[in-house]
Amino acid sequence: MRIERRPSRRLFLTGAATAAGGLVLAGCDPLSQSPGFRKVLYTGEDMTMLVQRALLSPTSMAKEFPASAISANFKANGSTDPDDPTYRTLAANGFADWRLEVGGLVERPASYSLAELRAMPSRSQITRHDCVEGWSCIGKWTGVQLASVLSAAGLQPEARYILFTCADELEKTLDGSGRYYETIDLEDAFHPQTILAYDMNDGVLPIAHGAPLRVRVERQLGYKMAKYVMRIDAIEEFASLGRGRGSFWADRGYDWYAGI
Ligand SMILES: Nc1nc2c(c(=O)[nH]1)N[C@H]1C(S)=C(S)[C@@H](COP(=O)(O)O)O[C@H]1N2
Ligand SMILES: [Mo]
Repeated sequence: MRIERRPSRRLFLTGAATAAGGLVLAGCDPLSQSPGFRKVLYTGEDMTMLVQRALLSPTSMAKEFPASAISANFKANGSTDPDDPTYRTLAANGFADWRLEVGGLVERPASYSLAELRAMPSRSQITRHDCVEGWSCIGKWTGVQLASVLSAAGLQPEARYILFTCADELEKTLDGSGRYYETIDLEDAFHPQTILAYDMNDGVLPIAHGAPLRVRVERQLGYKMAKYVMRIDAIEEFASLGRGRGSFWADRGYDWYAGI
């Protein structure tokens, strides 16, 4: 059975207007490189997505916790201190010159400084972050809803996914194919809990956790929550990106849809 991965556009056009306002696999390790392992992943993926999308309504919310539940030590994972020269220069200056670029299949490409993002309406949420490696931490995230940024830009009719391009190369390669990137569909992009976070636990987002801006996609696993976001593009397909599976980790065997 094939599952249509593209959610109906109609669903979103209605959802977007209002929004403007099982199997745990061992983590990010070489096991995922074996061809057999990948085959199992891909056949399981569509079924997982089918079951979860059937059980969860598009607007179902991830659980939010009281402040007392915030983890004393939130583990940092994957890249924790990008060595990309452009990123280093921006970090050295407290990200004063950093800008989020918004482009691709949008009507009005835009560029935002951190101050401009902070001036937009914000959302805070205390949620549990589940890493595919088997650990969880609870943290408080504050940022701007992705829906606000996308609504300001205006999606073109062909847009089906949102691409996050990050500053870090998690795998060092000569051709740059090890750069971290993620894609989410429009259902998650316009979900109220999908935010571009600039604060964590009431302080400025630390570099280890993705400064100056990281995504929170609360109904999915940790690897979907791209850190060090430099640009956001609306795209029609992701087969032409990276190795064609839609994200750094999907290219290396993990599910593209990582719902929990
Ligand atoms: N740019 C980028 N984003 C990333 C990663 C990364 O290595 N680079 N790691 C992912 C993984 S596997 C997890 S679990 C979370 C870790 O977020 P944390 O460091 O805030 O715990 O970020 C995700 N986003
Ligand atoms: Mo993770």
